[in-house]
Amino acid sequence: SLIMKPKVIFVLGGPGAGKGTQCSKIVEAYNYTHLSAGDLLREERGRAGSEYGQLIDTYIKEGKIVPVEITISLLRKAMEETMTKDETKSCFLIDGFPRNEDNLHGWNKDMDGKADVKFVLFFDCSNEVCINRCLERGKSSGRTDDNRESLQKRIQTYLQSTRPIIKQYEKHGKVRTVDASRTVDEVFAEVKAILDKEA
Ligand code: UP5
Ligand code: MG
Repeated sequence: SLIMKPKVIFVLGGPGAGKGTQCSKIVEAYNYTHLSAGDLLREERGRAGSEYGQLIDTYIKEGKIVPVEITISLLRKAMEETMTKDETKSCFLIDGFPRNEDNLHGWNKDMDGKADVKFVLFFDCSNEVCINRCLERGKSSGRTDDNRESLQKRIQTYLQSTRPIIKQYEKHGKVRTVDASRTVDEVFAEVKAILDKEA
């Protein structure tokens, strides 16, 4: 086909580590398209006639990870739409995915050979900083999971399910770690150094 094989960077880190913030900055400076799995799920939750709205709503509030079939179909659709509109847009930041074994298996089953995962960009940050950032954002975000109760569950899920996925990629030398506890600009300087080296 004429469409290029997509190049993917998985962007991972705890809730509120700054994945979305940094992805926006990357998009301004590099030819990447940002796809946040969480944003896509929230959009699907709000779509009239979605058969998954209620399920997604419950999972997000509980900080649980949505079954991969749903997430993958949203990610695939978004990637295909982007590349159909503009053939040169074949580099993607996939933010907040894969979060557990189910996600990883689903990706490998569906996307093996169809996309090149370059590496995992890991925003490393203490739980305390993560929680405080989300609580601060919660004053105005309207997100149903930016409250203490949901945050406790999100952190738990992150430690139990997502950290092991990052560890697996680490074993294969596929993780680029950034200290995410610093200012937005300091973090982005580290991100740029990584991207410039890899490009
Ligand atoms: N902020 C950012 N950087 C800062 C810095 N350096 N210094 C000071 N403040 C900083 O940032 C969070 C807040 O911190 C903002 O107010 C920002 O201004 C400030 P943001 O960039 O939004 O952080 P991010 O890491 O993107 O936080 P987010 O809350 O989006 O992370 P989560 O991973 O928790 O949320 P996500 O949207 O990815 O997932 C939500 C839920 O969806 C999951 O819990 C799960 O239930 C579900 N989900 C799935 O089931 N499957 C998926 O594949 C993905 C999601
Ligand atoms: Mg985010």
